[in-house]
Amino acid sequence: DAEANSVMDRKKYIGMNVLRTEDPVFLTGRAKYTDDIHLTGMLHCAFLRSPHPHAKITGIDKSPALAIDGVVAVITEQDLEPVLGPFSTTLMRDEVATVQRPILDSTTARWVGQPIAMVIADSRYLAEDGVDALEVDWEPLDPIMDAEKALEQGSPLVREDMESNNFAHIEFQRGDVEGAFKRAHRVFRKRFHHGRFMAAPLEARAVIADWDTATDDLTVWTSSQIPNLIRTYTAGPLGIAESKMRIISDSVGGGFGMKAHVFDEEALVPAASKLVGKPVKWIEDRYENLAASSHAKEMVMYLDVAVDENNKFLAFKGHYIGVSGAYPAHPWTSLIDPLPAAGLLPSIYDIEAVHTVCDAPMTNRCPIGAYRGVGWTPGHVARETFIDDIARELGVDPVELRLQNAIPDEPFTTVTGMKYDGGSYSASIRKVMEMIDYEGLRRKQADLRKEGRYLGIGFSPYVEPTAWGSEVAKANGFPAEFFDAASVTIEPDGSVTVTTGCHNHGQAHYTTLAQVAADTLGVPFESIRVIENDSSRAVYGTGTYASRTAVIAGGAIMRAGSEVRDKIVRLAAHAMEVSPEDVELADGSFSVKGVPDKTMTMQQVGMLAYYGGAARLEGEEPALTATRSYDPPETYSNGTIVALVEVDAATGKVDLQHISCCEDCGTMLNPMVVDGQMAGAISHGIGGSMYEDLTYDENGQFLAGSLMDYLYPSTTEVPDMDISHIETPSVVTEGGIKGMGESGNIAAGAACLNAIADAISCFGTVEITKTPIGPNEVRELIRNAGNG
Ligand code: MCN
Ligand code: SMO
Repeated sequence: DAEANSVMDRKKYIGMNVLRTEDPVFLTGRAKYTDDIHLTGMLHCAFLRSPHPHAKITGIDKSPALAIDGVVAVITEQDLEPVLGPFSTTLMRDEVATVQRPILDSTTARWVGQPIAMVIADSRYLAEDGVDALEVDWEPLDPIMDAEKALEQGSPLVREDMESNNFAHIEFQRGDVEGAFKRAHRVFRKRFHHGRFMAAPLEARAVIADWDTATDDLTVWTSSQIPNLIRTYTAGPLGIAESKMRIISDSVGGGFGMKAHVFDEEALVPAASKLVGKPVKWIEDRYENLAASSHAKEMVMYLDVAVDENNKFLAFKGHYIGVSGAYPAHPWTSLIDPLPAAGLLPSIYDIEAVHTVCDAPMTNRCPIGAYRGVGWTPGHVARETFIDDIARELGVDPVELRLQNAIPDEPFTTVTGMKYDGGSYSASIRKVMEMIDYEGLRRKQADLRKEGRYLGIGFSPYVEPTAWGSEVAKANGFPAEFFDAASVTIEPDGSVTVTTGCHNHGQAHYTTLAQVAADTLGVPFESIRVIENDSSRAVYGTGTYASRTAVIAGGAIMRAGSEVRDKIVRLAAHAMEVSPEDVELADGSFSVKGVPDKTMTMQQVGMLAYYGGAARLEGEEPALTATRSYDPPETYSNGTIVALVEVDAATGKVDLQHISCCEDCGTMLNPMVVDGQMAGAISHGIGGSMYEDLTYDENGQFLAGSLMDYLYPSTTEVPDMDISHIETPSVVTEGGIKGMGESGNIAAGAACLNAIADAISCFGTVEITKTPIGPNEVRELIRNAGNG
């Protein structure tokens, strides 16, 4: 695009490590989270949540709760009928069912943690007392926990109103798969059970709703990544015009994809406010967040690989069984993991044929939703651990096997139809080999084994599909268009306001997008103010998820900003009586080529645009603002993560010693921010592969309801990291930018697991088939290896 090209030609801030302007407020404890909002007359809410994985509810006696002084209301499904309609969740494709359900189901519990009733009271304490006082008649039913059994004909149903437990069955085939498997020299098969883990943000969910009884306007504060989608998706059920809704998600203490849903509570709290005629606040506690927000990434996978006599991969098959919850999370559904996993099966490998199957059986578990690396992580972990298994079986180096099978480092369309826009698929592997001195490390590993010390090296090259635009959304049947928008305004005093429909919750958009705006306009970075996170102050857009903001908001800013820039140059040229081609604009001041004494400031041009009257160029409208949107084509970043571990064979303890990484997200806006994103996401991948596990027992009881049961890695578990970069600009996006915010959580887990398997492979045949892998599992792998 010509506009973006000229921005890149004169870039000054893009590519610089500008310090994050959003940080001082957080570092000094002055950020305003939803719980910091206090409204006059505000009431508080607590939920009765099901302790049963599956039960009929034959009665709820509200009176003991209502008898408590300070309890204002108890709200069940019936009470909501006049103020709240159902959610209907599906994707726009034939193979997918539709689940329509009341947002508060007070008659059937289908998972531990499901909201059943709400108590509204003067304080949270009284609301909790009210919940405890409710008398509920539960009739427990058998839970359906085994996803593969849930798929069988005649299985009991999680939802008795559905014909089967399977939310969707989707098949895809390209190329001669059976021929490739017949021709193959060797074929390999793996079953992998990827565990459940979750974002577990420091700030759990939080909603305040203020339904103004005088004006019928609704203001909602919610800790969300998608304020505008909350508006669009709850307006219907709440029966209110979007124009009367304002959604504010100011400071958000970690989203990580969990907060990219439209949660039941985000409709229930507004409905409650309407019923009681007062503002209502709900702050989620840690148990609720762990049990009842959204879980992620649990999947059973069957993979087959056909390999020829030269160790060349011919074809892949993948069956992805998403272990879903009791209903599809709104609006992305439980296909959010299996469907993308199937699409990314080829990753960096050049294969001729592929066959994939996706299923999404419902079980009596918490719904499955988005979490950093959404769609990509489990499939990546299964494929990349499998490739290490295959390398060991074939007796070849796992890195060599990958390089031999890698696609060229240029634009490439995979057999599944993903249009990669160029990358460093092999170059990033080679760069990390250099960074860690791969040969030297292998020698060290061999030496240490003689001393009974088990060092392991694990590679994980990845592709991250990012910044999905509407084309990809439509191809998959997703329920929203994926454009986004930006408005760029030069104010009368020459300062600049930029707004986007994206959402800043840790990614440093206020810094990095200001870098883009400053270069686009030719003004100082300090003069830019970026606004997001409030549906009434920023342009409409779909929010931040899918590593989309740098590309989409960045591109929209380049477009809108270029329009404004053209106008100020025209106005300045007119005022200085020269032609626009002779005007130079840099650092917010205008000058004329070859005429040093002719200059104007941005403030002078601003005043001219707003209040210049007759002095303004004829035919120009007053004001300096433009709004543009950007709906990009497909773009994919890539890279390679390597983990180095030492395993204590006696105890199974894994010492994760180092992570090295080379990432490629095309043009970088701010390398320091990119490094921070890598480090954060890598920590998530470490957690998911080695520590975090949202387990249920066979009776459907939830076993990870506190941070004593659900282990995050912290600074003691996360090692030092070396992060390097290759910049292969996208050939299709504005400015060559690709997204990157999730890569670490896609790829780090497989690197750790491959390192663990590599460390103990001297004991015999080692095959990792599940996550997470803790000391017990490591011991078991050594025992089962044969020679341990
Ligand atoms: N960036 C850059 N150059 C690029 C690409 C990105 O400088 N070529 C910068 C961007 O300008 C932005 C950051 O890196 O400041 C991340 O950009 P991008 O990859 O576009 O991702 P988004 O901003 O859209 O953020 C979403 C992504 C997702 S999907 C999850 S999940 C996640 C993540 O961001 N959640 C996070 N990182 C997080 N970081 C924090 N602190 N908190 C979360 O909840
Ligand atoms: S899971 Mo990130 O919000 O796409």
